[in-house]
Amino acid sequence: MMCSLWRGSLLTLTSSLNRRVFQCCRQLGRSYNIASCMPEAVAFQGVSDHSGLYKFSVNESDRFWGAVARQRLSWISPFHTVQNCDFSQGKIKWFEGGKLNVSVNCLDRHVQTCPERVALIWERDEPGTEVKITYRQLLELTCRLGNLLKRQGVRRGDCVTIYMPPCPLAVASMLACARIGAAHNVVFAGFSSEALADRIRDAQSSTVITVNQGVRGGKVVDLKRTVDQAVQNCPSVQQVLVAMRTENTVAMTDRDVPLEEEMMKEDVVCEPVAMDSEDVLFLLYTSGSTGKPKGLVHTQAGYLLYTSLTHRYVFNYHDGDVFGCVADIGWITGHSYIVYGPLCNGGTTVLFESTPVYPNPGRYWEMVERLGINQFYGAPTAIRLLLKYGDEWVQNYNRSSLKTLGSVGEPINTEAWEWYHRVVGDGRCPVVDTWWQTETGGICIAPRPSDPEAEIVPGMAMRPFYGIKPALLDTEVVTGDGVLALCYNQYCPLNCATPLLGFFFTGDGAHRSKEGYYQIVGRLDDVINVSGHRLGTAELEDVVNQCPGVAESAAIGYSHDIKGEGECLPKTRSGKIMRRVLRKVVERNTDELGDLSTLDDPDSVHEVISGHRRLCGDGKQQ
Ligand code: 6R9
Repeated sequence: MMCSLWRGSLLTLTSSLNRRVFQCCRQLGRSYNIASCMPEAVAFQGVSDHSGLYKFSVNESDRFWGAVARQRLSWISPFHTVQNCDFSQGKIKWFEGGKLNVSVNCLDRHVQTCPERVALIWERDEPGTEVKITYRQLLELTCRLGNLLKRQGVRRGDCVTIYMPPCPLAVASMLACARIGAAHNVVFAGFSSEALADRIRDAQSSTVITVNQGVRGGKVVDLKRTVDQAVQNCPSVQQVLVAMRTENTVAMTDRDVPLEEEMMKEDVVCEPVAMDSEDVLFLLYTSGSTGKPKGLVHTQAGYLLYTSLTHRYVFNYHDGDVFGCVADIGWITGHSYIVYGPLCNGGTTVLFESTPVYPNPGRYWEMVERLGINQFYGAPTAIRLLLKYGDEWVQNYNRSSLKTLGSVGEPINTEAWEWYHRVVGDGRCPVVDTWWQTETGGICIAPRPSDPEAEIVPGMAMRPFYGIKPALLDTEVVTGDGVLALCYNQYCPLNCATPLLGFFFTGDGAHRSKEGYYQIVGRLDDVINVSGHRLGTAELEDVVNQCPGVAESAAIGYSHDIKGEGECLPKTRSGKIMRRVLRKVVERNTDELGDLSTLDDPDSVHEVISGHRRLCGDGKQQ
């Protein structure tokens, strides 16, 4: 059986991991001073280094977050209470009494200081056709769109559904909602009309914003047609604003509004609405790797502060850097680290429209060279895919601009981590494996920030961010099992959705090393139990992935390892392996595969089912 077979190697791997520690950070010099990193820290008594700052952030949480919020956000009126939270009652309130506008924080204040700085680099599908949008231009687009939305009857408190690929008008749409006090509900522009209709109905949107067609990997996709089908079953929808991504005309109905044409009639000034800290900023669905996708809500001040602070410190982002997060804006990673975090910091952020292999597997690195990207943030699934194509695709391009490499979405296996570090980063860029969730809205555990020379262990998220105090609960408390569950028992300005026994329960399992570093071992519902030994999927996959010829693997309970080419594994559109589907296949419960609406390639399920049949025969479970 797979699990007992692998246990020996697993233990060996874990201990060798701990020895192979990378020191991959440049020293700041002998005069390292915490206040030079975070100016607010001057006022925090007794804080002289990173670990002091972290301790202060959890022990003196009110003072920490109060100072940071006053320093980093522009308030229309100040808050009177930093936090008012009680997990046991599900009450989480931050910066009560405060009023602000998120779009002002992301745009107007930067237009005042540096109007011609590039806010967005739209990296369009075809390499070499990028479009740059300055802060001044983005504010104008946002204001025109805000005015158009108001003209179309959108009011404070309404929720607008956005079904668009990454493009400047999608960002302007999000910010226009924030400007006029409406919430947005971005739906990944690859979802079916049924999935889109579900999300429109949930949000009760009267307005949908879309494009005529999308372009990705050289293919044209009729997004407007998908919207047309979806809105047939959405009585709330009164109008669909249609932007033109391609020059091809699409059939327009009475309900449809040509977006560019109508917004050009609007004024470039749009008065920002003063929003309460805890008013809703957006709705967003999870990617559905662990069950039916659920809709979550994030609010204004805490979310903006937390994403901007993590963007600044986890990635060591500085003014003038070009930040390249290659996620889609339809996921939380896109919301937090393409749009809100970078723009709140006055950063330059890349909007990537293409795929990692279009027109060839060198795309990311050719883009890094052409745009001079300083921080690159991607997903393990793409790293594993590119690793398979070999080093030359990377080495063909100049990557000397890179300073930090980030990973998000799944555990990054050691092989992929080392390739990312050694080949992509030439061994000189810290790799930050960032652990977080749609629920948290921002990065919770990552190797940085830390003291400048602090170690980074491959494939380990390691250190909790300021204000985060993870707790590893023996899940006996939770499920009657004996695994550790990752929870928080410290409040920070996050939207923590499911309070449980006074904790926020994440659903993930983790180990803590004697140094206090965290290693995520995978989802608890995926953890494999062999003769009472509990093994995380990440640990098993880490070993399997080291076998030559295995590009990717998914470990699931029930005795057989499903190996094979990456294309065969069922994955969500955000690139996460849907282990729950694999489990049903090996359990032969293929009638109960559950919600597959977020699956990237439904054919992969058929391939796995027939592969499993070939392997095991049609007979009984082995
Ligand atoms: C940001 C995002 C959340 C789930 C999370 C966990 C997994 C994300 C990870 C990771 C190990 C990492 N996950 N980052 N697991 N190491 N660095 O992905 O949000 O789509 O809501 O998924 O993804 O299982 O609970 P979301």
